[in-house]
Amino acid sequence: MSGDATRTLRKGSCPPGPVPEGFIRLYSMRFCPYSHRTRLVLKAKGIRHEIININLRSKPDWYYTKHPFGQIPVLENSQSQLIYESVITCEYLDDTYPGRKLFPGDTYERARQKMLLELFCKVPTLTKECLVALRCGRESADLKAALWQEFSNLEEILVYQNTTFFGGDRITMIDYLFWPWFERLDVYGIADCVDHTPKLRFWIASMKRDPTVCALLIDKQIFLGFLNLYFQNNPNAFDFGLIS
Ligand SMILES: N[C@@H](CCC(=O)N[C@@H](CS)C(=O)NCC(=O)O)C(=O)O
Repeated sequence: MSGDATRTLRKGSCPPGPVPEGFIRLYSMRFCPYSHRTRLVLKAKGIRHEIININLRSKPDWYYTKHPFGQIPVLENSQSQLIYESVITCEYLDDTYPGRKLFPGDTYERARQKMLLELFCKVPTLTKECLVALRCGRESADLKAALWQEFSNLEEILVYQNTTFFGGDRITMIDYLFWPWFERLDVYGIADCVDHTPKLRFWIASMKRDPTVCALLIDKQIFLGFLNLYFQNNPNAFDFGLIS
């Protein structure tokens, strides 16, 4: 059971039944970077799960019983417990399921990853603002300069640590938490924002060799098709590229 490539549920749809024993459910959307974080952790840890995609332009009324503001991602387990906020969903999965631990066991190292996450906090908004400015033909130079600065800060961390990944020489949670925004740079039309950061570019290349990252890479043409419809406010955007 997985359902990653299934059509979104819209307003008027029936709520799904209880989550089967032995599975966890993710409410998601194929192009959402926050849900991408959770999907990376589900995949990296080999957790049996099902995915229900939600149409964010035509949300089912019942979805507000899963998240107070109707946001994704949300996890639901077979005891009907709900977990939301992408970072919290990832930590929950890492703590609850056996197998490869993604957050370090060492409490200082875990705290350090959370501090890095704080340093990253402007990146999601800035990348989205750059995308909107470019798509709507607005001035984007200041936004791109701000993003450039954020990436310089991340570059400095990699230079200082002298490691390939943000948690050391192998991929850990912090890399998966950052990755979705870097995967989108090209399709958002802002890949030149890492032109000045060689260590960050090497990290991107190394991430693209990770089997978990590879398994969830989004086809560029499909992503562009989604963005075109999304910026026309078309609710079919969220199902773009799926065979009906
Ligand atoms: N802080 C949240 C942000 C999640 C978020 O913004 N999700 C977007 C989709 S990418 C969403 O649900 N948008 C629909 C809405 O806000 O109505 C997290 O980390 O999970």
